[in-house]
Formats: sequence, C-alpha cells, structure tokens
Amino acid sequence: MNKDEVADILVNIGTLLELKGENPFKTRAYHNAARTIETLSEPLDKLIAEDRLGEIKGIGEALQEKITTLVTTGRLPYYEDLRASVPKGLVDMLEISGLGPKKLRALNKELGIENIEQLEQACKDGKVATLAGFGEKTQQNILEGIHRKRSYASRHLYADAILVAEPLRDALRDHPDVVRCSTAGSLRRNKEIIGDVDLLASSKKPMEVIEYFAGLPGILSVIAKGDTKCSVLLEGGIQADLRVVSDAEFPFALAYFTGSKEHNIVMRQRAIARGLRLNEYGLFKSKEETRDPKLLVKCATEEDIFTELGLQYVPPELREAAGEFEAAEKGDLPRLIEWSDLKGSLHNHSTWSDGHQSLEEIARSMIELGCAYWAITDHSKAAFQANGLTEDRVRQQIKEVREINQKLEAEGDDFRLLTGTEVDILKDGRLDFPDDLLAELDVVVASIHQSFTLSEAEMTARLVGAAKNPFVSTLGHLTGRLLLEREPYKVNHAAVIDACAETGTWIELNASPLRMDMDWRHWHYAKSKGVKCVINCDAHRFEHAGFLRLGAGIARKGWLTKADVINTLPLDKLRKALQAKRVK
Ligand code: DGT
Ligand code: CA
Ligand code: CA
Ligand code: ZN
Repeated sequence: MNKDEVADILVNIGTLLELKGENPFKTRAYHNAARTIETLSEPLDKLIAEDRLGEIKGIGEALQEKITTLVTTGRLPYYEDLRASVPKGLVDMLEISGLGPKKLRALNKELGIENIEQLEQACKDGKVATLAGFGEKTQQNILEGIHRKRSYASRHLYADAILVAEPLRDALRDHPDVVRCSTAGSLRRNKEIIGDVDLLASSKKPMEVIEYFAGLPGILSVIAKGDTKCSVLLEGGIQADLRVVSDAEFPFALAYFTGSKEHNIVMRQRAIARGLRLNEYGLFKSKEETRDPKLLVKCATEEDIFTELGLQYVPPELREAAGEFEAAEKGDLPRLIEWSDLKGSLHNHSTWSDGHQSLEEIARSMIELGCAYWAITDHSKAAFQANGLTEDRVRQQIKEVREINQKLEAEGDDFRLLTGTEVDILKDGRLDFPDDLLAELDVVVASIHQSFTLSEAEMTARLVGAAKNPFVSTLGHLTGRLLLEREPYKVNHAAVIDACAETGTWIELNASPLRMDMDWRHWHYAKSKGVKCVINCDAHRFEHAGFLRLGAGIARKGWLTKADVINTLPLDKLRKALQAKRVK
C-alpha cells in the first residue's frame, strides 16, 4: 500500500472516530498524520524497512503500528472493525454538504437518525430545527443538501465516464464482427458532466456483438438486452447504452445519438427546408417520415451529412445549438485546439505546499512526458490549510528552481521549471503577497480560496482587483465550483472578462475534472474580447498531468483554437508573453 492509500485510510479513521464522538485530539491526530504521510519525500516501505517511522513528527507509537500493518499487509483489522461499528447510512450522510461528523452525531444521538430518508423526514417535520445548535436555517440547508446529493447521484464527471467508456469502445472495435464503433451522446460532445454513456457500433451480426458486450469486464449488471440494443450498469455506478446498427446507417445514427437534442432539431429542420427527411436511420428524399432505403441519400460519414445540408462539418463538441449553424453556413467554424498542442501547465503544486512530489521529481516526470515547461505555483500563506508558503519560503523555492534548471541546462535539456505562486485573493481584494515578491516570479496565478459567500458584486470586485495588479498573469478557477460537490460562488463573468481584456490578464481553464472552471459556456465571449486561456492541470500529483487532455476537450467545447491558448506557446514566446502585462 502506498502513502496516498495509507493517508486516505487514516483520514477515514479520523472521520469515523469523530462520528463515534471520540475526543477531538485523537481524531485530529489521524487527520494530521494523514497530511504528514502524504507529503513524505521517501517511500513508506523504505522508512518501515529501516525502522525510521518514529523519526516522523506527530506519529506516535500507536499510529506507527497501524501504518506498518497497513503497508506490510495491505489491511488493518482495527479499521475494518471501526467501519463495521458505524451504521453505513451515517457515513453516506457525510456527503451532504454542510453536515459534518459533529452535527451528524447529534442528529443520531438526539433523534436516532441513521440514514438520509430518516433525516429528510425529520427536517420536514421540523424536528431538526429544534435541536440545540441547529435552527431553521440549518434545517433548510440540510434539506437542500439532500436534494443536491440526489440530483448529483445520477450524474458523473467527464473524466470518470471516459475512464470506463474508452476501454469498452476499444474492446468493441477489437471484435471481428464490428465494422465501426464510437462513443456518442454527451461524452462525445465533451460535456463536463455526463448522464449516461452512449456507444454505437455497426455490424452485420448485432446479436453477437450485444452478447460480447454484455460480458465485457467492468460491467456490473445488464439492465436490458434486445436484438440491437443493450443497457448495462458499469462499475462506479455509470449506466451505458450500446446500439448496434448496419454500417450504412452508422453515420446517421452517430449524428443522431451524438446530439445534442437541440442541435438535432435544427438539423432536421434544415433537411425539411431542402425537401428531405433526416432521422436516426438516414437522410431521405421524402416529404414524410420514412425509412425506405430506396429514398436514401447515401452518406458514408457524418461529414457527408453536413455537406448535403449545406454545412461545414461541425465537430461534436460544438453541437449545442449555440451558434454552430451560423458559423458552419459561412464556413467560419474555428479549427479547434488539440491536446497535443499543449506544452505544459502553468498552475501546479509540489511538496512545498499540498502537492505530492518534489520539484526535481516533477521536472523529471514532465520531461518524460514531453513537456517544454511546468510552472510551480504553490499556495500562499493565507491558505494555511494547504500548507501555504511564507515569503521567505517562496524565495527559497525560487533558489531551488534555479538550481534544478541549471542542472537541466548542464545536462543539455531544454525543459525548464518556471517559478510561481498561486496567490490568495483575500477577503478585501488585496493579494496575500506584496508586489515586490510577485515581481520576482515567472507566473502568478491569483485565486480565491476563502470568503466564498460574499455578494456577486463583492466577489466580482475581488477578481477585477486582482486582474488590475500588473504582476498577476492569470486568474485561477474563477468560480471555485467543485462539480457535483460544491456550487460556484457568484461571479459576474462578463465584468471579469472585460477587466481581463483591458489589463491583459489571462483566465485559467482549470482542467481538474472536478473544476473545469472557467466554464466552457463563457469562453466564446472571452475569446471575442481577445482574452487568452491557460489550460492548467492544478496538478498535485504526477497523474494529474493527464488533465491536459481533458482540459483541451473542454476548451474545444468553448470554441478555442491553438492561438487562443497561451500554453501552446514554446518557452521563449511564453516568457515574452509573461512579460507583456508587466511592461504595459
Ligand atoms: P446525458 O446522457 O444526459 O449526459 O446527455 P446525452 O446528450 O448523452 O443524452 P441521451 O443519453 O439521453 O441521448 C443521447 C443522444 O440521443 C442525445 O444527445 C440526442 C439523441 N436523442 C435522444 N433522445 C432524443 C429525442 O427525443 N429527440 C432528439 N432529437 N434526439 C434525441
Ligand atoms: Ca448519454
Ligand atoms: Ca443514453
Ligand atoms: Zn486553487
């Protein structure tokens, strides 16, 4: 078991103990130990083998024993017993926003509540409001939290859906009876949130393909199975629909099942206006609904369908009935960014704050990935919960970055780490670091991590103020939303975008699957104002470098091209671009 897995279990233990009402010092010890373990620079098994766990601050004997058991056996009976002793419904309720272990424990003790249904009833009966420390407002918040949790349960993050859908698509493509296969629906349109996964295949033997599909790994259960259609439940709780059609039908079915529904409606109307009929089976020379193959206008690909309807090919990401028809009629659709255009990420964390790898480890692995640069933007001091850096530590970090870069240069490598910070925008709009320090850094990302509940005008003023600072290169995750977890705080996007246009400030597309912030719906406007996008991983671990691909997918949805995205620039041009605002 590695250190991240161990840390996760320690956090769970801390939370379970809190639910049981254990003393706060004990529960906090587990949370603190988890944070310490996560940021260790050496592997745990090495520390254990050398009997050096005791040297780590804040890890007493009892914890050492548990960590050793976990790492060496992969299990911990203490944890298993603890889990079994707390009702599962109670643990599930932790996912309701605004309900911590302390409140849950009170609800359990005073009202005997053990699951969400009981909690909802108690709120509706007004019983929760009468408890000490709760009140009407809390009761209302809990009810809203319950509704939100339910509406989130049937929706999934794009990243999670891709992870299960692509192996299924590839397995289908490998089957000898499958001619063509593609994802469809919201997944193919790169939506940040996915209801269900849609797959489409063409074959002469649909039943064989359906049987094969239903038996693929990763499928938990078959919900419905017909001759040409199959619905399944995947591990992780996502539902997937496979449809199998003839290869002649494939392009039409693909266009239809890719959607969006709104886009399809306009496509059908265009067909009708030309005396044709378009549906999932074909494009027909007919004034009425039909599936008659004799009337079919043959189209080998989706491209042909668009051509028949007088349109430039519309990439799936743009099929939202949001301006794509006007542009495609004139042949004005942009050539969208490809993820391979990206040269590195300009917002990332290291073990200096809450990241999981050291600077040199990060540099080496990003070289391996073929990046040209990677900015280190650890948190500023106000983000104490994320181990934010003091001004002194930032200056030390700058030194370390320079040393690593010198080493790379001596080795003949062109890759460079860039110095930086993710500086907090404080409640009153000031930045957490003075300008003279910001001026020493290559990249300054300014983000809000506190005081989320101010009015829209106040939140907007904080962001606009940050954009006006000559040393701020980028505004980070504009609304602080965590998809399916936390609502965005209120921001007037147009006002912030206008301020960025005026000051030459870039806006981040934070590609963490939970964020995808700024939202794709605002990029079209930003682009029209000449505001540049930075697609950032906000990486806290190596694996997060993969977010570049997801972020590019969402940027495509925002109509962005290579020229609209700053981190497609090679290093020398990026350095110039970073200076441009400062000399203005
Ligand atoms: P989702 O699954 O909620 O994230 O969104 P979609 O877009 O994947 O929707 P889904 O799975 O219900 O259907 C896939 C596509 O099939 C949808 O984007 C468009 C097409 N489609 C489904 N039902 C209808 C319909 O009633 N009318 C039209 N025009 N198209 C439909
Ligand atoms: Ca779908
Ligand atoms: Ca579907
Ligand atoms: Zn942040």
